[in-house]
Amino acid sequence: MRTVSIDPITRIEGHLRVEIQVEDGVIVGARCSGALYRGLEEILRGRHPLDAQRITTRICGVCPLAHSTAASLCLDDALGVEPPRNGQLLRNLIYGANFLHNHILHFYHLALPDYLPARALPGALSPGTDEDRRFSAAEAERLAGHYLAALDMRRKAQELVALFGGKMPHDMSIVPGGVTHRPAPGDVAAFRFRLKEIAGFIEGTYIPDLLLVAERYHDYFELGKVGKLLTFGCFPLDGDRLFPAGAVLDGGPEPLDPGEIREGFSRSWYAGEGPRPPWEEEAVPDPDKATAYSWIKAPRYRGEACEVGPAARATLALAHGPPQFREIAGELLGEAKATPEQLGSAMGRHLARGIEALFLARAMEGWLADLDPSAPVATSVTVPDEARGQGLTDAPRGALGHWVEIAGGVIARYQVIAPTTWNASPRDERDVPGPIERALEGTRVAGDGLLEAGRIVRSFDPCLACAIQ
Ligand code: NFE
Repeated sequence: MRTVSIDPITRIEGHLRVEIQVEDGVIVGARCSGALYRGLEEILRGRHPLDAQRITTRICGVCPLAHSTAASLCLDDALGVEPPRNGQLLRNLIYGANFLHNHILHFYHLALPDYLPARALPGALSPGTDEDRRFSAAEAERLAGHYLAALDMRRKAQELVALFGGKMPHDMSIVPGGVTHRPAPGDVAAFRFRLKEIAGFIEGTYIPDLLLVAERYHDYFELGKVGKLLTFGCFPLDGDRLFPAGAVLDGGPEPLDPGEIREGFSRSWYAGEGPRPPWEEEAVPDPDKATAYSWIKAPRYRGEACEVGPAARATLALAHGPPQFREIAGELLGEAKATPEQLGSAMGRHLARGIEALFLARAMEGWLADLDPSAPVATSVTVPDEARGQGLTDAPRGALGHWVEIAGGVIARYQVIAPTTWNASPRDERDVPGPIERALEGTRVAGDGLLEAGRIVRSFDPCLACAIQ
């Protein structure tokens, strides 16, 4: 048996160490370890509750809008307010732009180099190997050109956030009760113009490139599977969510029960074990804990280690989502010659992101047309002395929850469980592996396993800044 350690995994956000054991060409064991503790939940204790949105958006520069949104939903709940429809549309448009940015970033700049030949990209951008490369020289050259075009699209998506959210990263607009800014007609026109360009890029470039990768690496629809899915849903409007919440455990899709979320840390560097509900968690750092191997905790839903992210959203939306989603997903699954059950695989996750980007860009065009320039964008808020709040949304990488307890008018407890906390979690008190660990175990590999492991781990788009608070 050979142990291979990838430390750090490149082309992800933050510092993740993955260790695999390879025996007779199969990964027989995998360990995911997050190496950086930050203590943001501690920083929030004793602060004014309205600081939560401003501080938690700083958790991450890639998905800051996810934390803005979750914190605002959490405080909406604690303060007993709901944004007016216009405010909700603006929240969705700002957050949607961050989703589009994240998916284009992930496909072209984080994942695609895993499949491009060594010399297709210049210098340090190159993956540095020609092992298992399946594109012709002309195809590789075209994909590498789109790698550069995608940088421009990312800039435009960031400009969308800044147009309605004030700046990127760390928007100034999404707040409890709605948004702070009513865009001028010129900004709405500028948003529409850029969104149309991005939607055109997704449809005309990203989707065809994705289908080419899916065709050449079709075997990756059978690699990197986890089997359990969880989503909190996202983009609320008119009492519904564009992407519905739910889980798939052993049967078909089932409704979400947030009371079934627990977080443990038996193999993480915190004193004790858990698992406890988020509002009751006490996790004191213990870097000397002998049984631990990660700073990431182990969230579980009904005791199960669930994959979160685009595959979970697409699976639930295929069952309960809008007809437009089912239409786009059905068409692209057909073109990729893949089944809905294959969405939760290394290639399925890429396909699910592409389906989502195309569907979301069209939904955003509808929200933009729905804006009412004269209607209110926020409702006023009053902070109570005592309250509890829960903010559940999906972020680009999956289910994100913020929980707050207010006592004496200040934050007494703040808890964050982010998508990568779910996906890159270590084993739990029952020794059940985390989703990425499970996705790796059992994989047949050609050489030392580095190539297959890199492709599988990156298909989850891990972000270690979010994973550890
Ligand atoms: Ni830092 Fe994030 C997303 C969140 S992932 S990128 O998407 O929350 O753990």
